Amino acid sequence: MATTLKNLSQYSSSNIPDISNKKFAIVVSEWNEDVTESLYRGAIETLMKHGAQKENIYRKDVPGSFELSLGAQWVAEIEDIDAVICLGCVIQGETRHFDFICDAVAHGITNVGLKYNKPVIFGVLTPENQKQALDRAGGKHGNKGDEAAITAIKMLGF
Ligand code: DLZ
Repeated sequence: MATTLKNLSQYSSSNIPDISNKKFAIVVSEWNEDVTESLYRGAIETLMKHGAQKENIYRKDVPGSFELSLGAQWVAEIEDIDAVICLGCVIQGETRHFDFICDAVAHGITNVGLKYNKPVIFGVLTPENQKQALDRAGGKHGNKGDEAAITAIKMLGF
């Protein structure tokens, strides 16, 4: 991915690039499926609202958020893919499982982006309970899937 440098007169943080020919891969965790499906719907609606073509949006499912990193790597290594969006929901439990999964997926996703030099977006909710998750998956706090899509679009214009 070639980096375009802008000088100050061209710069606006609200610039939305033309994404009509861009290809997106969305990696979706099956754990807490009702939440991740809402995140997914939010992400595709936002991509299409900003000009992405339906046929340029691909989906890859993985069993849980821990597997998002490898799923992201599988799609990021496809040359045609311009940006990857990872969607998951890890709900805090009583054990340290939560910390291990969140840590692993945050580092894993970061590394995939750096390895393939492409935007790989962290759209993973880490709520205390399912209500907090649903509030952020199309509920009263918006939809983190929309935000993840906007971040991917913005990164393609930077
Ligand atoms: C095992 C597990 C647990 C307890 N909780 C969640 C969760 O809240 N969200 C999620 O996405 N995945 C969870 N998983 C599954 C792990 O992500 C992973 O799939 C398994 O540990 C197998 O590697």
